[in-house]
Amino acid sequence: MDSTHEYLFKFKGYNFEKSLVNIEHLETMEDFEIRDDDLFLVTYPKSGTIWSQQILSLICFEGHRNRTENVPTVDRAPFFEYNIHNLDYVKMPSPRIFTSHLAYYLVPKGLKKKKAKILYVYRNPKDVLISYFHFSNWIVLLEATDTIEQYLEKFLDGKVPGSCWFDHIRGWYEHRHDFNIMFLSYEDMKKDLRNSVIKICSFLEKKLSEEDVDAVVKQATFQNMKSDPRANYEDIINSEYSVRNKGYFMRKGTIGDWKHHLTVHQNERFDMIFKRNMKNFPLKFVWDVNEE
Ligand code: PPS
Repeated sequence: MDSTHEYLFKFKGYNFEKSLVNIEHLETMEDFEIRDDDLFLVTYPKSGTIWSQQILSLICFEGHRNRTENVPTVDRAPFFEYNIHNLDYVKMPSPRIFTSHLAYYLVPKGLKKKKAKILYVYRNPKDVLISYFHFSNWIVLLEATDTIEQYLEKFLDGKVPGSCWFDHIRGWYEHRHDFNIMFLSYEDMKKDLRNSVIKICSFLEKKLSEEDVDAVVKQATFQNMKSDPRANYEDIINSEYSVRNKGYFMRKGTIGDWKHHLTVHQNERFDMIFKRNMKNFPLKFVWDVNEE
């Protein structure tokens, strides 16, 4: 029997991380009441989620920006579908920031009323694949896989939490007119973090001073986040029950790490499937750090 059933929970055609699921929450998610000033960060896993959680919380909350608040990044913008710390989402003060890996058709219907904003952050899927492969081998709650070859098949079949990468991004992009949504790539953030912060501020209609923008950028760099216990899941990475070996959530944070892992054959196979699935898809993907 397929071992993924131990780790995945399929609900309405989408694979959730089984150990984190609360079925009552899943069943009522679509009717969750949305406020006009809610902000959703949506990503496919391993596409820059914690990075964007950090950036958004720094932009929206002065207390995080000036370090007077001491809240882990993941709790500043909690996962909507996995209420890991049992927060009362209904009583959370505005503005609320939620994070989600959900497919477009599973999010609260109220997001379609257009005022609440969604930031969709995407990353080239070869780097997503490699990041996810390492992360799944590291975290106890995810299914480990011996080889990239085996993981490649799982990823392409969508047998991972988040389901199929192609469906996720296509679904959100093709339904973009139903939402108040901005798309931003991991690679754009990597190449010009300051400009990406400014773009996000403009989408959020947040006017930050030059110094405030500088403070956001400074605290959102890979190096800073790696050494900041609030930003790098330190409670998880220090617990032998959570991880299979020593490692880092902030693993490499680069563009093009896939080149060190995929064989020529695997890369060609990926390209072929990418081409087939992403025909006429207008968003651009950056596969290499030197690419313009
Ligand atoms: S998760 O589990 O879905 O929430 O993971 P997610 O946060 O989406 O992705 C983790 C990868 O993002 C990298 N990361 C960063 N890259 C650049 N700059 C910053 N500040 C940053 N923060 C996190 C992290 O290193 C993971 O990528 P890989 O390629 O594994 O290093």
